[in-house]
Amino acid sequence: MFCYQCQEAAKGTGCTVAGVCGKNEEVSNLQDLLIYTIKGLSILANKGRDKGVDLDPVDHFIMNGLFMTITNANFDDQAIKAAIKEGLVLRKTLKEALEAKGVALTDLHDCATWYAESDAALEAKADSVVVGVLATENEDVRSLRELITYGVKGMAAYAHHALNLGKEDKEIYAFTTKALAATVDNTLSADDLVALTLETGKYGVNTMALLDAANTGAYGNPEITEVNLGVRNNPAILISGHDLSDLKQLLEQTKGTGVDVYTHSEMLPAHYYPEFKKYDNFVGNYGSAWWKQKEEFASFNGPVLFTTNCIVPPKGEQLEKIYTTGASGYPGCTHIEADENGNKDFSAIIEHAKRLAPPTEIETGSIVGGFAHAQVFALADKVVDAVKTGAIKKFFVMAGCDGRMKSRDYYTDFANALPKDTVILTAGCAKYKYNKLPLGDIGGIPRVLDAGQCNDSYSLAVIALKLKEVFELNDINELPIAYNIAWYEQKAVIVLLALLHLGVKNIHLGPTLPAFLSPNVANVLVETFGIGGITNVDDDMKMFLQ
Ligand code: FS2
Ligand code: SF4
Repeated sequence: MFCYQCQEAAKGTGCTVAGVCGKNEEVSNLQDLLIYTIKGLSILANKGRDKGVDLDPVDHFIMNGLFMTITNANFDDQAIKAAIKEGLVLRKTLKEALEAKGVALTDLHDCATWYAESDAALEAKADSVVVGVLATENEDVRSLRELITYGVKGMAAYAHHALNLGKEDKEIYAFTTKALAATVDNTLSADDLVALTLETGKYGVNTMALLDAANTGAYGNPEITEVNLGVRNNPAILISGHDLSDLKQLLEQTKGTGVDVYTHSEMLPAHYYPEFKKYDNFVGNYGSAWWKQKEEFASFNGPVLFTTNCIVPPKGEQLEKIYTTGASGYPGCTHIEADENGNKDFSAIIEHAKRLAPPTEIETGSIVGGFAHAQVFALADKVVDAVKTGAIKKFFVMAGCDGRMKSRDYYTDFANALPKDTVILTAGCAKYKYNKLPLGDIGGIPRVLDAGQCNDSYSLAVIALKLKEVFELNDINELPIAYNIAWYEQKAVIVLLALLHLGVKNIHLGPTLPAFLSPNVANVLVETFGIGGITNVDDDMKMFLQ
């Protein structure tokens, strides 16, 4: 195996024996083969785009398959194998449809033609170097190909959530297959791939806008909300991940059953949506970011539903109380499938909750969030006044991901060290490094404004663009906003590319720069966009405030 797609890549270069995330060699290689198969399907889909071929099943499969390979989403070898086989069946149907339209299918890349008669042959293919990251020998070309692939994975996750709410944009699918096919095209130069990387950011913005419209269209605009951190004395289900349509179905099905529902990690922002406030069994948020789940799931007592990543491999007794759905999966856990209409039957987890004890309280009090674009626009006068009077000197976008590395304490220390006339704009699970600190407020505006999940980084960009308009600036970089972003997995990659597309410069990325950036590719990002890493709180604070 070789994987270097996330911030925890072993030794800062790549996982080669087993993933730091817990992914074993078999699963890693199968994920590579799934991506390889998806790239082959993409080549074929591109040939059918303007030929009137029905590409919906292929596009939807690609979005789900990409999502399955995101860090900490799916550890289930059987589920990944089944997806590869489904891809091969779809490929056969697609080839027949293309041939019926007179499309020539000659000189195809191996990823569009490989086939395995047996499971053993499929596993042997997965283990071969040609399907993996190291198949590309030139480190700069490899770096760009992987940067595009990871950006597209993040995009696929967001497009998949939107699709679950019935919203899609076929241009996003067309770009996805174009980009993936480009990553196996040896005729493209490094410059072509750089251009494609930037174009990926453009579609990242479109995808986050699509998901924002899907979420707010279905559940209303997030609003200022106090989220309870304590517990009640009822049996309960903990829901994690990012999929709001799963949460909606779970709340509908638990209503009146005596089973409470709490959010964990990236599901916290669901409390900000008006629609979910209607459920009096939707009690609050339990615990913190994804990497704390071992202890927090134990004290929660009840079962846990994963709608997406991040899963920390569960062990022993924990296995049986974990349920997965959507693109997520873990061997030995119960997976809940949707029917053909997207409906899911959560009765098994609800009955399971009734047999277990209520959650043990680990915190009390509340936290405040809900500062997505509509809520911030509603407060615009107040915010603009605070900037004009100098009450707010600077905003710090500290969005992205949290993680288990000790070096991430930097973000807590940084938040604590920020001058009192600064405000943190956050989104994603990165917030757990500072959302419970007593940072106070500035004239009633909390010093940590949480827009929502990682995809709601889109809201932060919309807010920045609005401020640029209000202050009549020519360039988004003239705003008093600094970007100190923490990354972990591939959704953070698409968020970064989206910000670059919007023209944001001088973004600092930590705790370490991606292992998949070769020195030359990193240089391009430094020279073109002023991207930088982090050092220590004191030096970085001086740099950001000068
Ligand atoms: Fe956090 Fe994990 Fe949101 Fe990432 S819960 S690192 O998936 O996508 O962010
Ligand atoms: Fe390693 Fe991250 Fe890949 Fe897991 S996802 S194998 S931790 S680089």
